[in-house]
Amino acid sequence: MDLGAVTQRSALHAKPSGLVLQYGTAGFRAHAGHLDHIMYRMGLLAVLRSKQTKSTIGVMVTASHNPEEDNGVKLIDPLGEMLAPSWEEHATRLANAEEQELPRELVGISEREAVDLQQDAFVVVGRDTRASSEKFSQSVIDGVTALGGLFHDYGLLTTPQLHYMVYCRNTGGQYGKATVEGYYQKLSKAFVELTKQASCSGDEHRTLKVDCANGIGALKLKEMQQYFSQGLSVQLFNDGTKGKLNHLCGADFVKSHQKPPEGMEMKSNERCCSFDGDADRIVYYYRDADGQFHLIDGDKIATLVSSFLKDLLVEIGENFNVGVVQTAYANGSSTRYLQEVMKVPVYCTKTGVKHLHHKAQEFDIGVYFEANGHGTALFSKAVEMKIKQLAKELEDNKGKAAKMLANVIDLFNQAAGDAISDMLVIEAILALKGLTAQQWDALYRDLPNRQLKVKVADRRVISTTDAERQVLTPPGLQEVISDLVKQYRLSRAFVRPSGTEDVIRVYAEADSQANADSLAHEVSLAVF
Ligand code: NG1
Ligand code: ZN
Repeated sequence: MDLGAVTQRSALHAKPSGLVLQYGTAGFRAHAGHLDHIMYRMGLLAVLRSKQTKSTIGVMVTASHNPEEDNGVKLIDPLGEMLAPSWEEHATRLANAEEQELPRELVGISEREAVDLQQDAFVVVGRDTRASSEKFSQSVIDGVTALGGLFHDYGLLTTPQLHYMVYCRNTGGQYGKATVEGYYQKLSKAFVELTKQASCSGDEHRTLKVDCANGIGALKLKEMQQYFSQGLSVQLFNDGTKGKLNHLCGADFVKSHQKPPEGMEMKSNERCCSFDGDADRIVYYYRDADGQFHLIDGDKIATLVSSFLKDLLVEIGENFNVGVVQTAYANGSSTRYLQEVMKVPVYCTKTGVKHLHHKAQEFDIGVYFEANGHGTALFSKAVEMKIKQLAKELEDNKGKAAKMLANVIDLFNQAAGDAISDMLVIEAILALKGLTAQQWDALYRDLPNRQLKVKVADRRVISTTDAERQVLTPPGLQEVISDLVKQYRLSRAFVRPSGTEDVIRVYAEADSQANADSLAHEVSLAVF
């Protein structure tokens, strides 16, 4: 390890002394003014992780749905997954080492993780459209090359596209070609094949309005559009040409305010969706004939997807185990519907897609979505092989179902939740089933709910258990919350420290919006 080169270059990306940041659920996120040293150091860390795993590692520069002034960075592990927890700790330690301690930290991590320093390293880099992202991806590359690593800079990409690239590169091209073109082709081919079978839903051409949060999703969807235009035409709004990233638009805005984004005309019963700033989340919505807004969130996406998959399996005559993974934020009605009506086992994990992703990998077919619209469906290798075999062998309706399922497997991003991929899956399912957004929405009725943020001096005073549904500390708080919950019908409430913002999040649901609001308010007072 040429520590001289590392130190010399580090001076160009010097850490503001005393600044402490943490690798959270979505990597590092902060105001862009605080991040240059983090970018350089994550380039260094990616080289060590690449040497240790003898694989390509990804580094994505983005702060997703945060304001334009923020930025962030996260590492992507060999199978396109989030970074392993022990390395998250190394990331935090490396980020917070003062300049003179940096070489010692690097040596320490290499020793603890038994990194073979002679091994080659390869790192792929992607970035979103933020003004600070281009310079930051150069800082990452500076880190990579300071430690002698090789790299490929993909430039502008959605987060899930970079996950896809890493997965492709580490599976010998079996999953797909590790190019943007390869991504477009793989997904579009599966989508067009699928929707060809939807002739029964009439010949009217399908259109969808997409709010792109003024982010990278707009650029990529524009490029990709021509590949799937036979099956769907998309109308893009908030495409970044006028508005500000994530400002009054995007999936996070729509979900948390439960209202439509600015910058998009919505006529009654038009199907609309929103991506977030790095296009890994998607929510749907529409206005009914009375002009009322209806949100179709990640929970309803999970329900649509798992019911479609179950129907196909029944048709094919295969009995794979299908599971749905949610978090505490899943609407109580969705959990009840999945368990009681659809008879699908439902599991709850801690917030953060890495937890859901890992749980979903335990099933033959694992569908996971956070209520905010971040998710995908995972298929075990054995299931994928079996289905693709059956798609060749079976005939008639069984054969048709097996072919559909084979295409659905190809259409879902197996590395990460992906707004573009999810959008195409949803559009294909709606077309195949001949469903309107209203009919989809009517599967069950969401319980009214409210999310609040509470600023506290130190959010770490609250710790939780039972997939964040129960408070452990401070003592007594859980009892207060439980007592408040008992005063409402169909109610539930929990609090947890956010992993991405310096706040405590409060969630409540109840039989009416007024009651959900009031329960959330009372719980937030108890947190103070
Ligand atoms: P935090 O800030 O830990 O609540 C938020 C989202 C997560 C996840 C991460 C990463 C909610 C309530 N929380 O986490 O689901 O998406 O950001 O982006 O939506
Ligand atoms: Zn995102």
